[in-house]
Amino acid sequence: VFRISHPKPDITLLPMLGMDKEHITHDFKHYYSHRLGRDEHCRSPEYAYKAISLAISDRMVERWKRTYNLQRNQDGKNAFYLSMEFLLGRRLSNAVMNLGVDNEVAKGLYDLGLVMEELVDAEPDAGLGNGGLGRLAACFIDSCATLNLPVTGYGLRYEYGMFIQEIVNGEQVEKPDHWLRNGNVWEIERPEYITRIKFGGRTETHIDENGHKRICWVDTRDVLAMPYDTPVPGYKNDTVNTLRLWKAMATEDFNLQEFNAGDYAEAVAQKNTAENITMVLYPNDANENGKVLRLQQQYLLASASLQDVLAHWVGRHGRDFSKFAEKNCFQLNDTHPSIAVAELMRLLVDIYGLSWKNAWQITLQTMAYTNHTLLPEALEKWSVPLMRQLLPRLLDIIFAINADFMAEVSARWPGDKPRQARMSIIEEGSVQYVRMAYLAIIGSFSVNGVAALHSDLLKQGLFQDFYALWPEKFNNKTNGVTPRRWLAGCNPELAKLITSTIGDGWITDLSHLAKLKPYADDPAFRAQWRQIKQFNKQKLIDLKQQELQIDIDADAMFDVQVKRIHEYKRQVLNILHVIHLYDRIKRGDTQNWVARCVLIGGKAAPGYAMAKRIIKLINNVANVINNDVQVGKQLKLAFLPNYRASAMEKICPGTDLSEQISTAGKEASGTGNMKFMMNGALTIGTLDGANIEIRDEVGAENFFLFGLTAAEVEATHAHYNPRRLIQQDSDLQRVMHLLECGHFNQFEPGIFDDILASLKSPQDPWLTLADFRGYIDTQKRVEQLWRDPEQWTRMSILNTAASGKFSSDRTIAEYNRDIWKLAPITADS
Ligand code: HBZ
Repeated sequence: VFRISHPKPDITLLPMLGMDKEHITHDFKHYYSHRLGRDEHCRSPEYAYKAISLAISDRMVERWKRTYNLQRNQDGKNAFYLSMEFLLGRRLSNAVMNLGVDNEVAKGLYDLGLVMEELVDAEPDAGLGNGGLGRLAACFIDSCATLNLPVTGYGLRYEYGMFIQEIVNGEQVEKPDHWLRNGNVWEIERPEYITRIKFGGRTETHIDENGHKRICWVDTRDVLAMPYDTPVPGYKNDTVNTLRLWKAMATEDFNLQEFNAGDYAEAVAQKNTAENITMVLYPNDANENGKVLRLQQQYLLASASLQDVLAHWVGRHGRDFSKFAEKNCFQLNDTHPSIAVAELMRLLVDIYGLSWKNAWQITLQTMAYTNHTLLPEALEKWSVPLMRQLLPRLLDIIFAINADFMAEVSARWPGDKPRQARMSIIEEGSVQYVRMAYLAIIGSFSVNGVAALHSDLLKQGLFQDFYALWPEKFNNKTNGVTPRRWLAGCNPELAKLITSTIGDGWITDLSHLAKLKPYADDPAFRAQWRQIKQFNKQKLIDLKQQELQIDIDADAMFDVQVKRIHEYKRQVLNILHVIHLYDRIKRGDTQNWVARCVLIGGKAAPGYAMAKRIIKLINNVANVINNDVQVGKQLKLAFLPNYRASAMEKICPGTDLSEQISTAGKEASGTGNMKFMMNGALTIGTLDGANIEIRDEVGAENFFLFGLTAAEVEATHAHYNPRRLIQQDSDLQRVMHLLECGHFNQFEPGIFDDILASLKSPQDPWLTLADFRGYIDTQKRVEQLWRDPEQWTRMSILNTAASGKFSSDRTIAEYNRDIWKLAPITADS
């Protein structure tokens, strides 16, 4: 290790950089010409984006170091958010807003002949996540920084993020997303904190000099984890927290044997196998396929992050862990990082020499687990043989944890063997499996769901045995989204109107939006509100018209469903409604017609054939409808390719109707529903996830509810008869006929057979046809309201006014109050 020899070298810190237009544009020019080597002949917005980002990053880094030192001096409790995904999206616009320099920057650039929006659009999304779970992690770290909470995010620095979706002949084609190709100005490499991760090998028992048994994990194939820090700015509070992402690297002595044997090139080439670990994000949002590489990713995240925290602890306190649990908390974002339970045990027992009992107490007092799904196919299980091969020491520890736990279960329910089998971490069978959710529950002091209904269903269903054992562990934390990105940033026109009406307190306390309520009855305010929605719709048209090649009318109702494509989210139900509208137009049933533009977007997991087929169906139906002159502007349908965070920032301000139509009991929470509501969309939805709480907040009269309840869904399965539903409903009959006769796939016979078969199956888990009639009738009520623009606008205002609860600031305040119990970082402590 090389160190500067002088005890206190005179590296005096520079004064803080100027936050005014002149200083920022000066630095912008400096970076543009000196660092990037460009001049006025360069016409690519990318370099201007980079130069301004470097200038902004400098200002963030100053505050980041200061926050770190304050936090260190304060020496309070810290929390760590462990997540395989942080779907950050774009960083520049968020950074300038949170630093409070958005106007200065826009003006400065304008004076130079540059348009801020163009530079913002030059930034690639950091798409390090699949969907809701990953974006939630990004909203959470924004809220933690805004609330001055000492929370560090730990994740993986995937070389390739979520794939780019192209549509070719109506079908999804995946293109790799090499988001780091042009560099990443927002990260700082931290080689001083590299950690070593073990894989493979075997365990040996040694007796140490004191006669104690010590387990050694030997003959391992090691990999290094290199941390990259991304500063996370709070909103105008000078707090800048850390998101630390790990990149896998080969060790220097990697394959030294081959090197010694003279096969130098081969040895170096094999570095790849190590570096592959963080090469790509797995694009599955609901299914686990048991791939070794995925388990390697999970373990690398858990081990590197825990080693990092423990090394920091030992650096300050030595090997005294008596206060560790008081001062640290780990929040597990789903089961993906839950191997951390066993890894913390390993580090405390094998490396730091604590007793098993002591280590278990610490683990149980520091780990907290958040569940994001009720779908059984999404619950992670790793086969015991695979785990034995890759992580032999961790498997031993898991079996030991399970043995203790089984003793606890049999003490509580003597002789109840079926219950023991049900609750065991190990699923028995021809192959044994490790149930990661059970490991997470058993090793945590807190288990939470992400909306009230979801948390209740966890207690009654999936985790009922554990709830019976430890009711006090279970709690709810209804999701939220950051109002900085999802209202102030993405909808500046509406933000301005809100601020001029009720002040700007809403940006950090979204409950202030309730003050808008009386204005719903003010015709002048409604006119302004409507005008802004119209402006945002036009902006969306201008953006999409070219690409989609359809003629969209800003007066049409913009009816939007954007989210991952999954059968439970029922994009197919939406399509059945669109076909029904088309059928009405063709039959001339168009009295009092309401023009609609239906927009659907989302990615399908590459291995999910049915989801891919649904994308094809949407595109084929769109083709028929959009090219029918008789339909014209009365109805348009478009599939929005490559839906992602930055796309949502443009879509939600221009949306009139938000489609939240999942089968009740299947969507854990939803967060898109909250973004739309904040931006004044009305919701048509089922009693599922956070929809229930959205409706509670805004009032039943301001929400378009339809469909079976979660309890009715469960009861219906036994006697579900979709064929009878078709017989009894002439509208549904005609829709099914159009699909079955091949009207939308004239030259591609049979391609929608699987979709149709599943709709008509008494075993259809999603009960799509059961909700058809309710959905169609409710859409009619939506149209009735649309015909009265004053009433529609009134309801739109009331929705925004009632959205205060759905700020992630509220969610994080609850996590902190009930789980983390951190003191905010203060400048004067
Ligand atoms: O998490 C989503 C839920 O479906 C949604 O209802 C909820 O609002 C959101 C935040 O709590 N779940 C996901 O997005 N899940 C994943 O993306 C996922 C990723 C990798 C996996 C499994 C699931 O292996």
